[in-house]
Amino acid sequence: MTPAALRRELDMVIVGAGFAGLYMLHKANELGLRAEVIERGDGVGGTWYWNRYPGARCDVPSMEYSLGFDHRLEQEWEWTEKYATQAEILAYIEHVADRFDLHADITLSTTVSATRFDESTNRWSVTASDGVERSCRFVVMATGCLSAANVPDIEGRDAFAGRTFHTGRWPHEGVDFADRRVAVIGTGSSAVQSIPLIAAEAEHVTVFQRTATWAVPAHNEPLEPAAVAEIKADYAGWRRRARDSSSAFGGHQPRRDVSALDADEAELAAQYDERWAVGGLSFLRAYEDLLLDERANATAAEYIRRKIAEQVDDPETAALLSPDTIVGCKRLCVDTGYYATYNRPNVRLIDVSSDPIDRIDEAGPVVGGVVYEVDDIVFATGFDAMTGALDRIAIEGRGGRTLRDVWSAGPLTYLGLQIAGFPNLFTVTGPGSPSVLTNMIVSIEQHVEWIAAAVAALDDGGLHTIEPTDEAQTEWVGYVNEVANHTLFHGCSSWYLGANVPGKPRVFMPLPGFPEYRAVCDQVVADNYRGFVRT
Ligand code: NA7
Repeated sequence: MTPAALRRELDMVIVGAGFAGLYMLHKANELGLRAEVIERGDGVGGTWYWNRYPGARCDVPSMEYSLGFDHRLEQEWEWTEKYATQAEILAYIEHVADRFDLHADITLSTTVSATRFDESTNRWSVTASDGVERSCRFVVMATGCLSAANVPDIEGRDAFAGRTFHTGRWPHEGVDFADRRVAVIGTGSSAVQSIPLIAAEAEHVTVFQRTATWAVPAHNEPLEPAAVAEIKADYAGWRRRARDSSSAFGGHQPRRDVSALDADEAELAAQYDERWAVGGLSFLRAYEDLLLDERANATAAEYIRRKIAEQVDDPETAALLSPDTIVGCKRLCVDTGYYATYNRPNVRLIDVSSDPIDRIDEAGPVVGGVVYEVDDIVFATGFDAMTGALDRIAIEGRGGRTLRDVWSAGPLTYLGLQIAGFPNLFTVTGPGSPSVLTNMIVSIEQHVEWIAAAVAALDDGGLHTIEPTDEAQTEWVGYVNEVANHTLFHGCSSWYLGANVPGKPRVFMPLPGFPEYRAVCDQVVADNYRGFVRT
């Protein structure tokens, strides 16, 4: 029997203190629920707590990558740059926690290891590293889409004599690379952001590239007060336009509803030049079919390859850096000086596409029998995305079925919000919802508000549980696949597909198209929670 001091009765346990967990707690407090957030880190912030690598920034403009639910918050908070740094976003999240008085209900430095549904009481028990047994009606997994670090299991990894880092687990005190020879493994977004800064500091950097990445310039700059004032004067309009756009942001450069295939070369060049000059992810919104038609996509690919060649002096290196894949099939990177970094004499690029890293020995990575001697290894190798954080918790629903088993062939959800057989358990930005294909904060707000309304509706109706039917879930998974099949997202080995983690089932996890998704969620509610069973 657990002593009383180690038992806690709650309405809702929320796992994770990032944007999703904090906003969920705020909404739960508004509903008068007894809710508690449990967070593994020693501070709030989630993704922005852990990813402190040099150059870490959001690739969505700060004025849009911010919470829109509170008018005074959005008016009073001052972003300083077009793209906010990790430090600024973390300060913002800490401000949000203070401002809405959330700290009292957040337990830090505590890892949730298991949660189990008791069918006789309709309650979940939650097991955590602080030894407290929590019992609650609702569990909200606000565990993040990119929170389970993926460190590849390369033979001899632990034999390396130097220091190793993962970008998503960066030391809080920072890392001094002066006079060090550094290996960076990976060339995704975290590598693209950190390599220029590491190269400026280190004696030498060797980048191990398995797949060349597509990057467009950020053109980051300080925010002009006049531009900020203009947005703030119509913030509601900005937020509305974001919600109505497929990626839930893009106020300055919305998607043009024209085909790249109808444009001649001069028009293509002019359009891409304009987008390139502004910078950022809106490059892919230049034409409506860039992620739908390979020939349309090829026009963007050709343009970016030309830009890479212009930026990189050595033609061989430029060729290696030039992808032959679909632009945007893996998330497009937004860079500041990435390609030009390869012009530095202290940076070299090693292609490991056909000849992978064999092993790591005491001195460094070994490729094709050659040992690359380094002092430090930076793993910029990404995450077990979308399902990884959930997979690390033993989640047991009705009939003792575990989520790991239910998802063994790929994630199954209804609306990315709930899973059949797991009543009253919600996922924020779960697989099967637009999540990582959008401005995450807009998706998070939409999910949290939907969950809060669903919980309130249960209580108003004197009901106890909500969960999807198997039929609704099967239909939804089919729908997500069908939508994704109409896009080019299947054309590469991305983390959207789980392809970056050996053994992970290949299933396209997010759902393209935010406004359509939001309309379905609203309609489901209007139809009295169609596809859900409420008891
Ligand atoms: P990503 O985008 O998943 O990038 C990881 C990189 O690491 C990518 O280039 C991988 O190559 C590479 N990788 C992974 N394992 C290996 C091994 N074993 N050998 C060589 N290279 C490897 O993660 P990020 O952290 O950069 O970005 C994640 C998201 O955060 C990003 O999309 C933004 O939304 C923000 P691969 O391409 O798989 O061949």
